[in-house]
Amino acid sequence: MNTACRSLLSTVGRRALLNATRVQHVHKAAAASSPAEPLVQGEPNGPSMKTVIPGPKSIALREELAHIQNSDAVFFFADYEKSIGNYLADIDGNVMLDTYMQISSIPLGYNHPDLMKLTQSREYQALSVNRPALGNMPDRNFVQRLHGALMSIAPKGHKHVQTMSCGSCSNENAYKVIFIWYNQKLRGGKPYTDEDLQQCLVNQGPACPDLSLLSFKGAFHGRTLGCLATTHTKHVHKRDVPSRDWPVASFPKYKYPLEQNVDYNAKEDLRCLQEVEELFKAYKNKGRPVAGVVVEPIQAEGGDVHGSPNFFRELQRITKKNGAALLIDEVQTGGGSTGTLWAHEQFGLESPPDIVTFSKKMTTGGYYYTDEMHMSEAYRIFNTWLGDPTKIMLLEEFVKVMQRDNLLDVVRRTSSTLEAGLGDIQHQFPKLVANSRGRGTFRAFDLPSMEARDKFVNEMRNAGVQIGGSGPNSVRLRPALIFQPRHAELFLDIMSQVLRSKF
Ligand code: PSZ
Repeated sequence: MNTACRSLLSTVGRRALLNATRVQHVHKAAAASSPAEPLVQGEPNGPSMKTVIPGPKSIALREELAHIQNSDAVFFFADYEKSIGNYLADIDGNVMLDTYMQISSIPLGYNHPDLMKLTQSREYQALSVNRPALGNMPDRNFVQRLHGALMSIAPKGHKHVQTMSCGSCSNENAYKVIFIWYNQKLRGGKPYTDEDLQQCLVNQGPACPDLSLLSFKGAFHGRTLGCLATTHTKHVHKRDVPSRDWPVASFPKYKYPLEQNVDYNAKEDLRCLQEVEELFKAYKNKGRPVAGVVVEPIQAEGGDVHGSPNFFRELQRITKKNGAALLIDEVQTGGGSTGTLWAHEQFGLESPPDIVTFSKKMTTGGYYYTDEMHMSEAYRIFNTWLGDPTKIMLLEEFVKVMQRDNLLDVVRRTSSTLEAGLGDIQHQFPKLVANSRGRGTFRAFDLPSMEARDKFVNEMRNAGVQIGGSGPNSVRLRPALIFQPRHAELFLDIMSQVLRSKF
């Protein structure tokens, strides 16, 4: 074991090194609220590191994988059988506190006992082995399961849902729903001629209308071709792939702390909203009208960039005024980590967004949609599996556990610990950490540069904390909903130690 890792193993030793004020502060917040026990039994008390990351076994396996496919993005190989709760094990015997949870998915942590039990049922096994084509032959419990899982937690005002397999697949199909809805509205019920229908088979004519979707700079909505035209985070996603001339507006970039920059930030909202209005006009004049607006409640891959509730309310108003649909992409924000099941519920929108897409923590992909977006014809939106009923079963169980264990309350309490603790760390390390921000445990902060951020993420991993980077220089936390104040304290302790000893 390397000495740097060994020195980080003792929580007691670590705490002794900490600034007393911060420790008192964090402990006070946590003592008032945190249950003494972890929510998932069998979790270790902290990380235990045997090697630097990646360890020798991971390096060897990564080289083997490289003969089959590109493995440059592989950090290490995990041992999912040994992982538990908030702790992820790797094949070199390291156990890390996971604040990132498979890119913001895995709502109940690893090997949650209630989910493991569910997989033993005959129903789960039959649906897993005999994966149904849900659009043609759903199983006998499918309708009941949709009620128990997806409809029971639908965003306010939504009573329709379509399942899909992943986030990109959900957005891609939701985009199609918007185009179909918009174009049918434009045509006012006028039927296509036989010639139109023949032409559309080769991508021509009025049945292939020239429409667009408006998205925002810094947005991420997936990497498939349609989604990619609305994704604007990194050129590595986009270079060499043909795309579309669709409008891209600025997303607000606020100054923090928010309370000290109210005027500046309000002007920022206005600037971006004016751009949206102008783009609606410009694309209409170009003959490529905007059928819909797609937006994340918090730009996640883009670096945790937040828009104000007022920005979203005004955006909805402009979208409606222009006869377009509003799609809120909750792939990363949905499922509870922002403190509410759906982040957009915190914006006080005048009416439900037309479409809300989800995946990640929701276990299954899919989208909720309003009455207006309903398809009146079979096979307009379709594919082989249309999702996976075993994932809906897991979601149903997740919903039960979330309610039983008051997990949204846990998120809110952990959020207070994190907010206070990161605020203190910002004070202690003003040259290193800035712009702490977030809703719930969906939090981020900035380091001075991409190099410093990458070093921080690596050092944290070697110190036993799995954490994510995003945007040019941000670090993001995306823990499971079972990440309690006790885990937050441990994270804050390790972070302080890493900043002190490695920078
Ligand atoms: O690099 C990548 O492909 C990544 S890393 C994280 C994501 C993708 N997030 C996926 C994502 C998202 O955050 C939002 C807001 N919308 C859509 C997607 C696409 O979801 P998947 O990856 O399931 O296709």
